[in-house]
Amino acid sequence: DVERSQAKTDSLPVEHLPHPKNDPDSIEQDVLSKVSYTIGADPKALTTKQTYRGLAWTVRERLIDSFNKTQEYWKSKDPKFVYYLSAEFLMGRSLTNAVYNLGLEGEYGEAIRKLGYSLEDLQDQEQNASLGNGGLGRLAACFMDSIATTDLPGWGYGIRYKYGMFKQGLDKGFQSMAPDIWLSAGNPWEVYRPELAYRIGFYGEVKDGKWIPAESVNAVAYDNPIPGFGTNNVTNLRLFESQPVNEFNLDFFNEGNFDEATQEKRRAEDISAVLYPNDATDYGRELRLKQQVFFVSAAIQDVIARFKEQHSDFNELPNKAVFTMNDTHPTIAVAELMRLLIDQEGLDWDNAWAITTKTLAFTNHTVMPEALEKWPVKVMTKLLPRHMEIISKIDSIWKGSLADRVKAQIEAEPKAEAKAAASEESSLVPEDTEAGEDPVDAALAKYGIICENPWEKGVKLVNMAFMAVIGSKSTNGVAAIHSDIIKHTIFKDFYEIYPEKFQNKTNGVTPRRWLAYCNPGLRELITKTLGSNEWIKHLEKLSGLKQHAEDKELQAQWRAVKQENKQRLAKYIKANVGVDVPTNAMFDVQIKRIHEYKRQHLNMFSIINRYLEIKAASPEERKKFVPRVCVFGGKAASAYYMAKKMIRLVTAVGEVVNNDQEVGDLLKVVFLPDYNVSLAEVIIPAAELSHHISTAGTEGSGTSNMKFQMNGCLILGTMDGANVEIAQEIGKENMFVFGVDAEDVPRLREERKDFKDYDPRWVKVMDSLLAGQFGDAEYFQDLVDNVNDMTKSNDWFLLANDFADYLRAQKDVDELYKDQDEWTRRSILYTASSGFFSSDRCIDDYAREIWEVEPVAVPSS
Ligand code: GPK
Repeated sequence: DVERSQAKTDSLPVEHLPHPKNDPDSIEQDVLSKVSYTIGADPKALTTKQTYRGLAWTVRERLIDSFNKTQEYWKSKDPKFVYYLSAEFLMGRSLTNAVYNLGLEGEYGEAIRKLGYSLEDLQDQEQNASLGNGGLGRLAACFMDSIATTDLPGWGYGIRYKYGMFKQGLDKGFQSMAPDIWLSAGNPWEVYRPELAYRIGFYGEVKDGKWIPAESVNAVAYDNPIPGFGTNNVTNLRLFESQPVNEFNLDFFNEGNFDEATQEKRRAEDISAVLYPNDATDYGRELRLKQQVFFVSAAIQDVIARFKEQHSDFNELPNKAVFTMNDTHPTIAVAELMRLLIDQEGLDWDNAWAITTKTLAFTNHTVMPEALEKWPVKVMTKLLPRHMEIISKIDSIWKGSLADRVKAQIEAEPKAEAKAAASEESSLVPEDTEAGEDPVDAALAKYGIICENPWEKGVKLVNMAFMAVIGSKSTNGVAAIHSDIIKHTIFKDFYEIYPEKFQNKTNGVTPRRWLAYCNPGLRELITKTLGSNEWIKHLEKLSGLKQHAEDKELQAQWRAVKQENKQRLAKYIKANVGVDVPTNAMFDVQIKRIHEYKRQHLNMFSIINRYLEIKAASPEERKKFVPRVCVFGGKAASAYYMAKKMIRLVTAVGEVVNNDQEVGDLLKVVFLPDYNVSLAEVIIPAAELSHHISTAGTEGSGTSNMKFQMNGCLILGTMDGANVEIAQEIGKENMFVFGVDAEDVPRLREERKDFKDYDPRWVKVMDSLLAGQFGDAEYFQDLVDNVNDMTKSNDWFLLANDFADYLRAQKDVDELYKDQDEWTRRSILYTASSGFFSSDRCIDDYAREIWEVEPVAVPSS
C-alpha cells in the first residue's frame, strides 16, 4: 500500500530549507505565526488555550527538524534497531519535557514571558496522553526517554487509542468513571502518516496453507517524536490507528440502511478506540486480542518493509532488528513473525524459527496469574486460524522435547519414584504431581503452550507467556527478587531447560521527568551542591551528595525546597477536594493502582488505628502525636469489586477524621481523584513518606518507589520488588522495613486457616468498621471478612499477619520525624543513592545484555 512514486525535487533547493531559529525573538514570532495560521486565532485576543496550542506547534516544528535529521542519519548508518512493542505508553504531557530536553528552556521561557505566561501556566492546558494503566505503561514511556537520551537506535510501537485511561471522579466518595477524550483539542505531538498503512486480517480460513481473512482493516501510522536530553537525537514512537478498508457501503446507504452502510467502519474503528482499563487482570475479550494482533502485525510489517529496502537475506534480520515484547500483550508476535517469514517471504519452518528466536525478547512484569494471558483455542482459531496452526506446531514440537527430557531425567535416576523425583529442586516433574499420575503427562499439562483450563474441563487455552519464553532469545524479570521468583515458579521447567535465556533487568525511571523537571527547586539545589548539572544525564553522580548529607546548611535548604513543594500540593488538595491540610504535618503518600496485593487497605487499617488512638488519648497525650496528612490516589478496574471498596474505605474514613474537631490537624486523610502522570509530578516532590507495602513476592518491581527515592522521600516498605535493591543502595537501616519475607509466604498461606494471632489493635479496627463508625457497616462487611474471617476467606495477602510489625515500623517513622536533622540527612541520602534507578542504566543493561544494540549519536551539524 505504501505510495512510492516521487516528485521532481532534484532541481529545487531542498538542502537549503530554513530550519527553525531558537532565539527568543524568533520563537515569539513563530508562536504568533502559528497562532494565526495553524490555529486560526486572532493574536490580538488570545486565550490561554490558544496560546498553548500555538506554542506547542512551534515546539513540534523543532522536534520534527531534529527527528528528520536523526532518522536520515540512522538510515545512512543502517545500525541494529530495538523495537519496543507495548500495548501501553503512559506518556503524560509533552510540552515542558520537550522544551527542556531540547535545551530551550531559557529561550522559550523568555519568549513566553513576553506573552504574559510561564511555561508552567501553559503546560496545564495540555491533556495527558494516558495510553496506559500504570507501572507497565509508564515504564515504556520512561524507556522511550532513555532510548533517545542514550542515542540508541530504537523505536516504540503501540496503539493510538482514541480514548485513553478513563477519567476518575468521586461521586459521594465512590469511584465514578468517564471517557478520556484526550484528543479533543487536537494533538500537536504527532505526525499523521496516511501513506503508511498496513493491511491486518482477521477470521476466515486457511486453504492450501494460505490464509484468506474474512475481515480486514488498515493500520495507519502516527509518529510521535521523542527528544533525548543533551543530544541531537529525536527518536520515534509509532502508534497505529485502525481504519476501515472501505469507508462505507453506498448501496446500503442508498437503500436507507444506514447502520449496515457504516458497519465496517465502526468495526474497524473499534479496534483502536479504547484502552482496556484493567491493570494486571483478566481480559478474555476477542476485541482485546484483535488489538494485540493489530499493532503487532503492523509493527512487524513496518520493520520488514524497511529491512527489505536495504537487505535481501532474512538471515540478516536478527543483526538489524530486535523486538522486545512488553509483557504478554504483544506475544502474538511469535506466531506473526513466523507467519510473515513463511507465508509472505517464503522461508521454511526451521529457518523462520531460527530467525524468530533470535529476533524476539520477552519481559515479564508480574507473577499474578490473572495477568498471564491465556486465550481460548476456540477464540484464537476463529479470529486467527493461520496463527493457531503455527502455535499448534510450536506447541507439539515443544511438548515432544519436554517429554523426552522428562523421560531422560527419570531414566537417569532409575530408583527414584516419580513422586520423589518431583520433590527435587531441579526436577522437570511438577511438585504437585499426584501419586500415580504419569510424570510426563503432569509436566506437559503444566508447561504446555496449549493446555486445559483448570476451571473448565475440556476448554483448551493458549498460554501466551509460555509461547513467548519458547519463541524468544531471552526472558527477563523487572527486579532481582522477581527475576529469581519466576525462574522457580511460573517458568520453572523453561528455566531448567534454557537457563541461559533467563535474565534480570531491574527497572528504572527517567530522572528528567521524575526529578529535574517535576522538582525544579531540588534540581537547582542539587546542581549548586554538586557544581554541575551532569547528574541529569549521569545519575550515578548524585552519589556526590552523600558527603554533604550532614551539612546543616544544606539540610536547611533541602527542607525549604520540600516545604515549598508541600505548599504546592496543599493548594492542589484544597482546590480539588476542598480539604485544608496543615503543611507542618508529615506528608504521607500511597499512589498506585488499587489492588489487594498492594494493600492500600493495610495502610487504611493503620490510619484507623491512629485515629482510635488519638481519640482515646488525653489532651496532654495528644500533643505527642506526629501530625500526618495521608494522601491516596489510584484507579480501580471497573470490574474489580474489592478495589472499589478500598477507595470508598479511604473516603469514608476521611469524611469522619477530617471533620473531627478533637483530631484537628493531627490527622487528615484525602483521596485525590484521577491520579495520572501530571498529578504524580505534583505529589511526589511533596511527599516525605511513601508506602510500598505489597505482600512480599507479589510486586514485580514497583517504579514509583524509585521516583520517591529520587525526590528524597523516605520509604515504608516490605522486602518486595525493587524495594529490596533500594534498601541495598541506601542501607537497610535507613528504610522502614516490615513484614514477612517472600520465602515464608507460601507456608504462611497454608497455615492461614489456623491463624489466631490477631493483634488487639487489629481487632479494634475491624470492630470499628463493622460497628459502622465510618458509615455503612454492611458495605465494608466483605472487605473485612476477606482479611479477618478465615471461614469465608483466607487473607491471601497476609494483612492480619503483617499488621503488628507494620505498626511497629509506623512508630519508628514517627520517632524519626521528631528528629528533623536526622530525617533530612536520610532524605539527602535517598536522593544520593538513587543513581542506579535511572532508566538510562536500565536501558544500557538491556542494550548490552539482551538487545545487542549500540548507540548511534547524530553529530551536530
Ligand atoms: C505489571 F503485569 C503487569 C501489568 O499488567 N501492569 C503493570 O503495571 C507492573 N505491571 C508491575 O505490577 C510493577 O511491579 C512493575 O514495576 C511495572 O509493571 C513495570 O515493570
